[in-house]
Amino acid sequence: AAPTGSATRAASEAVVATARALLFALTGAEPDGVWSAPGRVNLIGEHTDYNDGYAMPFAIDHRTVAAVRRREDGRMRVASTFSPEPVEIDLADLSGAEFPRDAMPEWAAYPLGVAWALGTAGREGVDIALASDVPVGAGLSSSAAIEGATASALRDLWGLDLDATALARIGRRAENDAVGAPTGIMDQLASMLGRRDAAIFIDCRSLEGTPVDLGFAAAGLELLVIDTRVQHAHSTGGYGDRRAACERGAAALGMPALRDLSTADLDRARSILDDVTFRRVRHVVTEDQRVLDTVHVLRAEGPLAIGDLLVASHVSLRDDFEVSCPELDTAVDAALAAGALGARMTGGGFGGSAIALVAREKTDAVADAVTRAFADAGFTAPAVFTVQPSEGARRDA
Ligand code: GAF
Repeated sequence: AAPTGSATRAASEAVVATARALLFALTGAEPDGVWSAPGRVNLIGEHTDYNDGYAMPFAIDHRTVAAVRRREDGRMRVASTFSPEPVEIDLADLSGAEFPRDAMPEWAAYPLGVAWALGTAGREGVDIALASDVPVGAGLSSSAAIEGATASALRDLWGLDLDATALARIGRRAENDAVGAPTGIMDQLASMLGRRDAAIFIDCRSLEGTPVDLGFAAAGLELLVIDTRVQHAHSTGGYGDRRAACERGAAALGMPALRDLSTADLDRARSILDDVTFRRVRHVVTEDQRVLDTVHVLRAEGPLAIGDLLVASHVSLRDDFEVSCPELDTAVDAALAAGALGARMTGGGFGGSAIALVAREKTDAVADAVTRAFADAGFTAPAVFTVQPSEGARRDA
């Protein structure tokens, strides 16, 4: 278990320094500005966003930093700590209806996809250097962090009148149509709208985001992330299948989206749908209700009382939505057995991370118990660390 408080802030200063140094190596000059955006943990509300439902993520104290400098030749160059080779393109080549995905490595499609989604006709060229301490492939939305930092920088440099929600939509468009991952908008909204010590209650239909105080520290709690080291990718396989099943279920029930069903509709759903589609639907409908319940419980009783909702979310994702995996289940079971108040997988699943809500004095014991359980099961050792609910995208310099 580690970094908290001041140690964490120092780490993000190190990321800023890395991005600046990378830009200097690329251009021989200092940036015109520095922007950053965080990764996220989803507290609850999983696989609900693309069903127009509710989610409740928070931004974390791991960020992607974009150091940016204008250039006068209408070209855009991106460099990053993800890859040794910068990628350069004429902005005119990003002005078509189709994003030229095949012309670049996958990581570059995130920042260049944002430029494409913003529209590049007549824009000034830029050099962007990206550095990050958001773990990649850990289910903590390193991609939304890249999108948020890039979109914020280009909005300011190009003088665009777009608010945080509009930039989140741009990020989603980059992810869906440039990278080719059929994700919802939760991650981008979390990264744009994050607040210190709060989660963002998101209505994924209206895209309205309302901060809800978490009060973890005041209640003596810490939020542990357990990165299983099982890499996931939403551009392949299971994620798209789940999304399609939800759309099939909503259509069979004559609804625009699963958001329009309540738990009272589940008997009817069971009588119409095949077993698998029914269970996918039941997950989403009950998960929406768990988000609403979590908001209510947080406001009425505080964070000590939300543990059972987190566990119920995990069980539903494991048994009905079937997006967990042995490593995530082991993380959750071991954390709960060692005294966590609640635990669940977070993010899309098929690997990535679990979270555990833990009384501060038990943090080390829970982290140790999870690490031991992974060793006993013969899994790769997990990375276990605490995160703080943090501010969303911002200009740093
Ligand atoms: C991934 C997606 F990117 C989100 O949009 C969301 O659907 C999530 O999986 C599941 O809740 O993080």
